[in-house]
Amino acid sequence: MQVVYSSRHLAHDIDTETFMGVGVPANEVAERAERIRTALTADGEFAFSEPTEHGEAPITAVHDEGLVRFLEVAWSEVRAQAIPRAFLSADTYPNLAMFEGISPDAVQRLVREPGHVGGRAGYWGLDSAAPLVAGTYDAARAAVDVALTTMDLVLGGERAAYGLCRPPGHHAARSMYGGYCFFNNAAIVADAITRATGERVAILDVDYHHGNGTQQIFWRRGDVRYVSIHADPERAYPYFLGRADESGEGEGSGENLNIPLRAGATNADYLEATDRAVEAIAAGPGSIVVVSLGFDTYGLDPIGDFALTTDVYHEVGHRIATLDRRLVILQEGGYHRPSLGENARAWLRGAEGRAFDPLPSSGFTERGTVA
Ligand code: SP5
Ligand code: ZN
Repeated sequence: MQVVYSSRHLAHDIDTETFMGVGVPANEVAERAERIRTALTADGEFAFSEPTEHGEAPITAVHDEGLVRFLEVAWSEVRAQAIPRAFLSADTYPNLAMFEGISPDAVQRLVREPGHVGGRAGYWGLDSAAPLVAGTYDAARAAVDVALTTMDLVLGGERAAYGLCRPPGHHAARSMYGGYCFFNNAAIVADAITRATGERVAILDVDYHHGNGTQQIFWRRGDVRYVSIHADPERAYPYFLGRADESGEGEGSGENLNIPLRAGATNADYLEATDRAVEAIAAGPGSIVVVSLGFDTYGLDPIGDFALTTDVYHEVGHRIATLDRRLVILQEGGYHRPSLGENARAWLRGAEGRAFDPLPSSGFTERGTVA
């Protein structure tokens, strides 16, 4: 399988994030992508290439121009405003209740992006756990190029290709970054595919977290079906979207399917959800599926609470391949670093119909029971 990778992700050099007001070791770190790259290289069946530049137009087709401009200057503003921090995190967010009783028209008029960078980060951000540093913008732009180059390979005839995107994307909405995500790589690709082919597109999101950004971007669109398997937002980030009764509106009515799972979800639970998701995609038109691939569903993931093992990723990849559609597979989350490489190998080999055997040199594979 073709893999697109860029070392520009290294510029998004993160070691600390905040969790509920306290600094903790970062989860979304450069080592993640390097682990996956190393494992796919050792496998021998993956061919790497560099992304090509796709410019800003496919980004602003999906994101507010103001978000792009903010992310571009955010770090230089931190410096210019002499904010003594190692990374940017917001001061104040415009909570909906701040405007209770004020008409939507008035809110539109009154609420503006402020000048202070702590306020700007609140205006454009979802949460305080998505650190932004000097190289974040360049890395996020590179991740978009990785995703679009992966798409090009598939539009050029590859049956499946994998974009090793970092930072990830699925929490980023039209006008918002957050959840370690800055630009929504999968949404940018899905939108670009609809324009390139005139076909409908499905997005299958198998990250542990609900892809609130992707859901938001396509909520009213009839040409992109979003199907997501994730932790119930009752207990997990992003908390305020991702419930089973969210199905889209207008032309997008019925095009959004959320499959929330309980804490401790097993391989068997996950495969049952996978079958539902695959069925929902098979029921719609289109020849290409964009996969938002996360490994934070893994049993040992530090921020997830599912119980999946490496073997199930091979089987999930295989079941998705039974759709017989072309696959643009893009990396999202997954934070248990020792297993990332093997889990990625297992999934991608499954999607190609290849067998999976643990690589002894990986030093890590946990095998479980796949029904
Ligand atoms: C792309 C992606 O996977 N983003 C995830 C963003 C999650 N941000 C919130 C992290 C909350 C960590 N909760 C720790 C609970 C430990 N028991
Ligand atoms: Zn996640």
